[in-house]
Amino acid sequence: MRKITTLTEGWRFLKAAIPVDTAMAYAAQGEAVTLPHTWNAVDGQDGGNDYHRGSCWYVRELTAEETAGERLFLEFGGAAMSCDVFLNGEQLCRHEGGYSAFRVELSGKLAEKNVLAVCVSNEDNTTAYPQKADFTFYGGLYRAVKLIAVPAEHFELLKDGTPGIKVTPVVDLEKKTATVTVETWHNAASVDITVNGETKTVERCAEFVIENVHLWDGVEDPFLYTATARLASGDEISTRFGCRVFRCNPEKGFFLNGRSYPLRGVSRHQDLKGKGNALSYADHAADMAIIRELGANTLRLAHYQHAQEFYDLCDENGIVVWAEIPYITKHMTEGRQNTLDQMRELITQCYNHPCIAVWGLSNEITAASAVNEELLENHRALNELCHRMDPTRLTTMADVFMLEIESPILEIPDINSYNLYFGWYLGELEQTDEFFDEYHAKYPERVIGFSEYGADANPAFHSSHPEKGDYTEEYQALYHEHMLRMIEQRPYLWATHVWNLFDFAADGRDEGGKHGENQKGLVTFDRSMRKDAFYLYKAAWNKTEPFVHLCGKRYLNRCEAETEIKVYSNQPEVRLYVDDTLIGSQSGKTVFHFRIPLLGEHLIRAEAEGCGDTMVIRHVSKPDESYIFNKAAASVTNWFDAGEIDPSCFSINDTLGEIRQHPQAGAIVNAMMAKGASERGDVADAVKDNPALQRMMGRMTMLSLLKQGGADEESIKQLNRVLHGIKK
Ligand code: GCB
Repeated sequence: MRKITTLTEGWRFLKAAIPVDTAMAYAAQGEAVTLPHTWNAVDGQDGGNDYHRGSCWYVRELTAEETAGERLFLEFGGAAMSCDVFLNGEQLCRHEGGYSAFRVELSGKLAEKNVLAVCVSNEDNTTAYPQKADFTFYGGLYRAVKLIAVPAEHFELLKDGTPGIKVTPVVDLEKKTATVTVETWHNAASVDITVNGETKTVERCAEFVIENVHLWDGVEDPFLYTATARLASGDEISTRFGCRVFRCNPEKGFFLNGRSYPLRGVSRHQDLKGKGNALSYADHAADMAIIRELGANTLRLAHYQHAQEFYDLCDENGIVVWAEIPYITKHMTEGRQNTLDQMRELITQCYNHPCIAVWGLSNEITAASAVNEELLENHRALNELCHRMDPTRLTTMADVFMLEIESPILEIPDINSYNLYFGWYLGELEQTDEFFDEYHAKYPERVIGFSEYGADANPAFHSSHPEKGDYTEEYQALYHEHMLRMIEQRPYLWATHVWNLFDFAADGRDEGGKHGENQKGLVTFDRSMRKDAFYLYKAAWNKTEPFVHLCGKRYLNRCEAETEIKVYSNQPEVRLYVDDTLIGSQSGKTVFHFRIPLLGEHLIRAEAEGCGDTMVIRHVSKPDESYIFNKAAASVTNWFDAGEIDPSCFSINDTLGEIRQHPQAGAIVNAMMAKGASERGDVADAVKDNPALQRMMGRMTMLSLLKQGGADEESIKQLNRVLHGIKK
């Protein structure tokens, strides 16, 4: 019999980098906390990039009784980021990497009264990832800590946090069978392994054939089998598994069980407003309910190993998962071993989850590091490790937009993916389409996906003329409408993942009216509000719940005489009522546009087959200032929208590429950009030396380049005046 006790209560927390003896001596003065716990739940989410990064202590008494012949272990579900475990002052282990589980043995070390002291640190260092990334590196014992008692003969617990059992189902779709290999690790003479009602007694491994196999078939039918292993001593473990076949085709994208199954979904971070990363099972389950409502069939679990209970939820809900380690943004020469350790732990601990389709080697690793032999070697080593440990799954990588598509690093993983933010950070929306078209034409034999895309939106901000950088809910919706169309027209994209399903903490951010948040979520950080863009994807992906959604509910006060009413629905026909009068009906797909005169306050109602939605909007005489985030930029746009530009002359509405073709106009902008470059130093050099970036900038209008560079209204007008003096 295996006895598992979760150590939730009784912990004292000391926010101090002190020696173990001092921590034990002053434990009683520490704050009483329960697990899961992070010390950055507040300061990691409020901006300023000033959250506590250091060593802290968790101390508690341990009165575990050691029965003769039993072995005792402690399991840490996640200790961020590094952890030193002490029992009665003696160090038992050190673990580096904040997102994978590990165990340590206590047997033979327990006295009558014991003190367990755990030092956890999220201090910066040069050996363990992540160190540089756009999210808060919460510190703490933010997943469960368990005491596990097993008989002398038991399944392996120590090696890389192993579950002790590994199940490999190989499906023959034609014969409708699965050959299931079950391997176990233990210190007994033999083991009884049971799969699908059949038990085999073997030394370590057994093979089973399941006839008429019930497939794990994505969101529609995620059927799970269970494999159980039992030793004569009574130690028993079990794991669920699923029988499915994944495959990717460079032309047709992803296939599940032999049929085309385009992976369309979102990314998720493990964190929540007010709680940090210390989530309860109910929090995880609530997130999964939102994912199911959205109708996504895939998740990228970024940028690190997520909780086991969340991979379980993905198994149960048929969500195909991209799992990865936090090898991110910047390669560290001394971090090689840590990448391999984290990958080994990820695969060991997650191998049995049927939901996982690919292992992600790294994310935007060339954003702050050069593609050199050291970086390539680290990726090759990771790739080989994945293939050696798991020949059944593909490897992938999330590439940063400025990584040249010809780069040799793209040849390392089995399949690739790009994170592209054209239409948000830089460039125009359409450049995304061009990017993929170029890639696909140049490398038709390669599998490519879209691992991140998104735009920040604060649901307080609104506009009838949304544009890049305004943080409005309306621009985010427009951005995603474009991307949704772009994706639907490119079935070769093996997977696409919106960045991000939820707003999340990035304490270094301060923008869009919020401190410490990345607001690219389709849903707010506290999960209380679904932004309009959420319903766009719901309309496209959710096939089961008929619904209709009126956009712009929070855009109550509008000052135009005629306004647009936009409706998202998964139904083919939508009717619109204004003040209970039917004003129109439209057939279409996903997005429906109506225009209505705005006279006073109106009750708007949209209806489709079996569903409806209502909102109130009203006419006001002056723009509601509270809807505008960037007031200075808004005035520049309005001025240039006013049509004061003569198209036969150059202006800031022309692209950099067009302007550069003219000797005089080109010389002016080149001189201006050289001046800016010398002021910016390094970054500018990176731009100059990067042909992909150069090409991309060539396609951007001078106005958007200037706004992106933070130019003020006066200098924009000044350059426009100069350009306007030059005939095309
Ligand atoms: C990225 C990163 C992600 C960031 C995101 C953003 O490419 O992979 O961690 O949060 O961009 O919002 O800028």
